[in-house]
Amino acid sequence: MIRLFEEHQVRRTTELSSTLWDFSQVTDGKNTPVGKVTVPSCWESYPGFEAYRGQGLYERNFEADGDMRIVFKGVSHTAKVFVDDKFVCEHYNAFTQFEAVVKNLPSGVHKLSVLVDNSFSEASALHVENDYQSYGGISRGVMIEQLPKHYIKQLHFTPVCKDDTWYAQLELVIASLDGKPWKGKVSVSLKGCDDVNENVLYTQSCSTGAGELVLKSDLIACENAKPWAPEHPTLYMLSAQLEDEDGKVIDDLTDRVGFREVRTQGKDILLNGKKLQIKGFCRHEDHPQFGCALPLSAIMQDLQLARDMGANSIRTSHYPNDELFLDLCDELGILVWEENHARGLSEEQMKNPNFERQCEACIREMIAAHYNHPSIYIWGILNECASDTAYGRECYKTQLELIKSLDVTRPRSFSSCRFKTDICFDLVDVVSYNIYPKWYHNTPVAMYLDDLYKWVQTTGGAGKPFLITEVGAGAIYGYRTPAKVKWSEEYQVLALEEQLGAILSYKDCSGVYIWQFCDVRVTNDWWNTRPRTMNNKGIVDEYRRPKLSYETVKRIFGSVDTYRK
Ligand code: ADA
Repeated sequence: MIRLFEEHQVRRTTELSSTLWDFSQVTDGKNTPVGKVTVPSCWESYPGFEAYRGQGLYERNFEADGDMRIVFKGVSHTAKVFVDDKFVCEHYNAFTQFEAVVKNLPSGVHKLSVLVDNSFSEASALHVENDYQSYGGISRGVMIEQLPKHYIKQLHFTPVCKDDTWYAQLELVIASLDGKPWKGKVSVSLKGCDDVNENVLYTQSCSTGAGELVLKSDLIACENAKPWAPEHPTLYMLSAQLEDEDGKVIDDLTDRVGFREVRTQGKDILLNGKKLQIKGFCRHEDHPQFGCALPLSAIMQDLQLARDMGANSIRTSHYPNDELFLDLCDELGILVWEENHARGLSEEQMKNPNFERQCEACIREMIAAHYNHPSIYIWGILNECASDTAYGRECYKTQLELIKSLDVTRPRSFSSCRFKTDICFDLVDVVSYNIYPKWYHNTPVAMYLDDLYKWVQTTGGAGKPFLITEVGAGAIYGYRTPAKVKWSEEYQVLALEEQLGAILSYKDCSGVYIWQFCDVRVTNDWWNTRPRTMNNKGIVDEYRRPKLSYETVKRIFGSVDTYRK
């Protein structure tokens, strides 16, 4: 499963995930067959590969006839794709989808080979030794499609509210595989997920030449549209069809959308005009059984636990998440802070010759694929990177401007840890800080928060919405002591009570993300500050067993509304 709904009724598709592939370990170019494995999966879940860092080869046959598009929702962390042993494409980054288009395949059986690499080297500027694991494998779904010579490559939906009426603005990209002049028509319809009939929003005759055809609609009134919001996450199916000159439907593409608007106003983040109060968790895609390849049921369990604790938002720390996660958040009404892939990179690491190119690709792929998700209310970048240096500032500026060029509808932010030294707050729409009073330092939280907020008012972040995007404390699951010392579950309760109490009562703060939802595996060289070589600040442990602080968070989040007065 790669989405919670079918994206195509006309285009022939076959899901290559949820099937067995042949896996081989690859060492110095030599393949050693290991056996059959499922995809998606991480090789850390295969016996003997629990700590393997290197290359692996995934292979399977597939039926094809003509022009084929293979969509990979995520391969961790570098993929080289071959069809019938011929190189097709390469992709870096575990957390964004990519495609391999192969033309004119003769009808019959063909071989798909994916060489996967999760090693660390200068070639990898974003996957580095870090306070989270970079797993190995085809970690998200794979779909193969048979393409017509002209097909719908992208369908973006922008909801706009004017004078209490909802409008839709559409942007489509029609791609051509043969570069020959072509005439046809595209139509787009909208159907409520619970409705039977659909309304045609847009029809446009179109003719393409060699390149891609981009179609942008005007604002289209959708008088009866109901808004998407956490308390009523109303969704609609948006379906595009492509007809040839004879009126034959040759291609289609369906997505799921919601009518909601996000904007900032003074110190507030407004969702459909109402002031948001974020109470959320930072969540890694991490699991002791699945690595980063969590199946739908495991993702759903995480969201059920987060909602049980009263959370209304998840921060995808520190990378774009699986689209299944976003589909669930759309349907459950959970707000999402989605961010590009980076965690705590120094200025030196940001000067890796691959850094800017790899960040740009991640941003473009993240927004192209996830633009339509109503649950995403904000884009983040570069968690705790060098936003206190001139060079770092240039990177933040470039990436924030790129986001704006791709999506003018959502606010932009980044999570800083540069205490009173950050020089980038003029570049964002929302100022966000990660703070750890009561953990890394024992400063009283209210005093620390007020001191930090007042300093922000002397910077380019003055008067902007302010979020605490990380706060928390470590606790080893099962470590209980009346001494209530650090690493005990009792201490985590004490720390969170003071942290959440101070932050959620601070009138100029729009909310908080707890670091973090669950304990996660970290890379080996973090062992000396990470007992069990895990980040133990979860409110549940890696097996989703609740710590004492679960009930604390539930009580505190339960006393706070999603909207501020
Ligand atoms: C930082 C970082 C997180 C995690 C956290 C911690 O804020 O953004 O990824 O490493 O610190 O546990 O200390």
